[in-house]
Amino acid sequence: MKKNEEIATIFERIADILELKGENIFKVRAYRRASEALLGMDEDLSSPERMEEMAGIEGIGKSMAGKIKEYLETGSIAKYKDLISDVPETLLPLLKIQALGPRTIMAAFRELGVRDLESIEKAVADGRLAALPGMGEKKVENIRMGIEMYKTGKERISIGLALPVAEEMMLPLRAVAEKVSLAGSARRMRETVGDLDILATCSDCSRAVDAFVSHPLVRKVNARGETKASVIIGTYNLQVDLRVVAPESYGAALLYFTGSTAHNVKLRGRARDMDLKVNEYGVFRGEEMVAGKREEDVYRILGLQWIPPEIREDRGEIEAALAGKVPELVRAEDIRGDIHTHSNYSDGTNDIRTIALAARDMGYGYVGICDHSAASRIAGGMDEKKLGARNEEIDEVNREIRGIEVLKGIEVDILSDGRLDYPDRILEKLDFVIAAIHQGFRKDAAKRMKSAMDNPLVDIIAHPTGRLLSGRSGYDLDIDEIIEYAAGKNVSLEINSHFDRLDLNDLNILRARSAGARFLISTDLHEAGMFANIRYGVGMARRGWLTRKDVLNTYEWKDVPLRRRSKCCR
Ligand code: DGT
Ligand code: CA
Ligand code: CA
Repeated sequence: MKKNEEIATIFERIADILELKGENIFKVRAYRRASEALLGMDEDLSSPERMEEMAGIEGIGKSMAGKIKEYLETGSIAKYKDLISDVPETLLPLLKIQALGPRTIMAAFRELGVRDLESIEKAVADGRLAALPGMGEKKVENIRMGIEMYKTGKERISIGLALPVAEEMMLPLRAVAEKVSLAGSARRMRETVGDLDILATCSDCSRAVDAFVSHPLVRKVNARGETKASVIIGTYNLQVDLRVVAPESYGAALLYFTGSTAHNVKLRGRARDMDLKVNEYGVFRGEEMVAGKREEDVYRILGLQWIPPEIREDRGEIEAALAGKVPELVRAEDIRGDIHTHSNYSDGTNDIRTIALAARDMGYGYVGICDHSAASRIAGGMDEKKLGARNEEIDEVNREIRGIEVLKGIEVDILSDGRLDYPDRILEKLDFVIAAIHQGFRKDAAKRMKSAMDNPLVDIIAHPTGRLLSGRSGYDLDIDEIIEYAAGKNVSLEINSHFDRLDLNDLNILRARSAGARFLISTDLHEAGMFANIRYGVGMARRGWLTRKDVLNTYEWKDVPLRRRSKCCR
């Protein structure tokens, strides 16, 4: 987690506790505002020296800046430690439940020993809450409904967070089941998932279910049968569903539980037209089962090519499969290099050598170091002198290390007037230029982005919408207008793999693809260990029906169709 997010979380908790304690509402708001300001900042607060600039940021005053500094220097905030010592942390999420105010929560805590969601549910169910002074049946009924809504309205989480957890949940199953697979939206690589779905074959089904529900991450078992189970795990409070099926039904079940529902409905319609019936057990002609063991078999009997999970959204894939025209989607193995990475010359953790070696371990032929320009001060943006030193170090690393080419790039800020943060004379000397807006999201964003693209030295636009899955809505612009402009100028658009960005996302990629745009898939990593995150960007690209040739970094570096190398559109 970025420091900003860590501190924002603590501020949010301080606000919650102050609210529980009935403290001055202005004090509560000050913490919430500071928390939002931190989350709205694009740059990582990596060191205490940058603190001087903090107090000037809207929403963060002197006292909040002091607490941020304290956290950066000591790793904790004394005020928080103090507060949390007499209110359990597990009580704080209860504030999000409708009809359950801070006063009731504190009364339930002090009088009934309520400490978390589970114990408040119990106190509601057995009438203890209703017996508290000032409560009554009606009020408690509202609270009960509020709890239900809170439980079902759980937020969706990024595929970038969910997938590693899914893999962890599948581990013990692999020891007892012949085949284990992810299903549902996570297999389709949707940008967010509501819950995780896992499918396994079984000969001894109860063993598989046992292995699943006794996974160390499981916090609560919601349902458990002979061939299925549903649990809540401690990580992100995620629900994970397991289904176990006989091997001869595995393909049909995988197809069914992968979805999407819209895709399934359309398939079943097609089956009906052919006098077949498709369900999670197989494909049937009358009583006879004619397919089911493998997904391919199910599609084949319906006269269709196999369809990759990422495009099973009823967006034309069934028609394409019928015509034998399912595109060969770009694969993670096709990626030849990653050119949006941050070293310790700006806000990354590692030196250039370490990044180069990690890229080589990925099997890449090249890696681009793409630090921030000077205007991103909080992200340690480089002045000209520092950029020069960095470029020299890249030359040095290239002389030393074989088997990987290190490239000189920049993530140059698009300033508030649309100019770039460096003059052409500097940009010309680099191998590639990625431009991005990091400040002033609401100020002429479209105009500024277009004016940046008017400079022929700009090859790529980073995270083109600026949205964050955690809540920030992004730049104030019409993305279609930017897509058109980029396609016309041969500027590529980034598919940023960071779990909170996934920007562009699948729908935007589909539109950009129709407009004839080209794409860069990158990690935007700040730690050398993060190269493998490229899979989330690849997932987005596949959901956007992209093939290898649409993606810049599937080419060897010398062949990458960079804008500055193209003859047209300058
Ligand atoms: P999510 O969890 O909201 O991110 O989305 P999914 O797609 O994973 O949905 P989920 O977990 O409710 O169900 C997993 C798959 O099971 C879903 O993609 C398709 C299949 N499925 C679930 N309910 C139905 C249904 O009522 N009809 C059909 N045809 N398929 C269903
Ligand atoms: Ca699901
Ligand atoms: Ca599910």
